Amino acid sequence: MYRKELTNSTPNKRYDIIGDIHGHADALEKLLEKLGYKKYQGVYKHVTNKAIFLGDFIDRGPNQRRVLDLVMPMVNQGYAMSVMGNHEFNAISYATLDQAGQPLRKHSVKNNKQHSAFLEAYPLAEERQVIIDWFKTLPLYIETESIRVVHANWNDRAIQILDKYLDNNQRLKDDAYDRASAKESELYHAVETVLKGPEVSLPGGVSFSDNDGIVRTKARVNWWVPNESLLEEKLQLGSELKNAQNLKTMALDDGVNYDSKAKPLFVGHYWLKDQIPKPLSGNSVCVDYSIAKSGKLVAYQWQGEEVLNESQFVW
Ligand SMILES: [Mn+2]
Repeated sequence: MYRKELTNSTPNKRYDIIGDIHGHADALEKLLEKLGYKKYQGVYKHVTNKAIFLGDFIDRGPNQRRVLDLVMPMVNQGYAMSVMGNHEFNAISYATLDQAGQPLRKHSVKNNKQHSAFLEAYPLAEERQVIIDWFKTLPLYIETESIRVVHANWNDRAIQILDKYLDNNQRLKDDAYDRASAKESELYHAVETVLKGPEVSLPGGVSFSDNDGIVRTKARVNWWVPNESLLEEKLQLGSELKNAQNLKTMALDDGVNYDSKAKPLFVGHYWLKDQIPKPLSGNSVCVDYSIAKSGKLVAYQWQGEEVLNESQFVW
């Protein structure tokens, strides 16, 4: 559906690309109105523009049901598109049983806590299932003639693997969720890479403590930073770095770099904190500015430009 629609679209189609909402319905309504969307028969619509959501509608925030009541009809009626976020993927896995009857995502104390506001927003199992089924209709990525949209990271290799398990609308096939939760599978790693961003193993002896004091031997990669930049800029290393001198031996492969000549790419996910939003690079933008951690809900108004531009942000 998405591909077809986009192929037929006019070259000057304008997209309003909206970051992770996490249950903040008031901020969403304010932003849509600022972007010129008008509520008509209960659904926000725009005469010339189409909204693209980055996923992560749920968890954390106060109005998850209201967010979905706003977003779902926009998508279902063609006024918006959306990719899947890691929180929707987790919600599906939490609600789906494997062949042995166990949930694909464990109902552990930590997972229950992270998901509790969603479960409270939809106390009835039947109602919850309707939402889960809708989450399953979200594509893992959107690629048009001119732009790419994915929740956290575009990686050619991961996308190639995903394609084996996706239908023609880039939706994960029903029977692939099982494998997508199996940590040894290629699909699991591809989903992690695309929905949560790439990580690399650090060289022997190198480790650091994260915010929770947990010792890490893998680091998140700022894929938008060129590989030839300093490793301190390329990797998210946290405090108390041990044996930093061993990092000098580390080589990064092309998979953790977004080609500066590739199509403009839009992501969410990264909880950015800057006061004034700006592109990650000339051809990549993150629109997640931490609405659920006292930040703001941000959109990028794309009007056909190949070089992404600070002045196109709205919040
Ligand atoms: Mn996310």
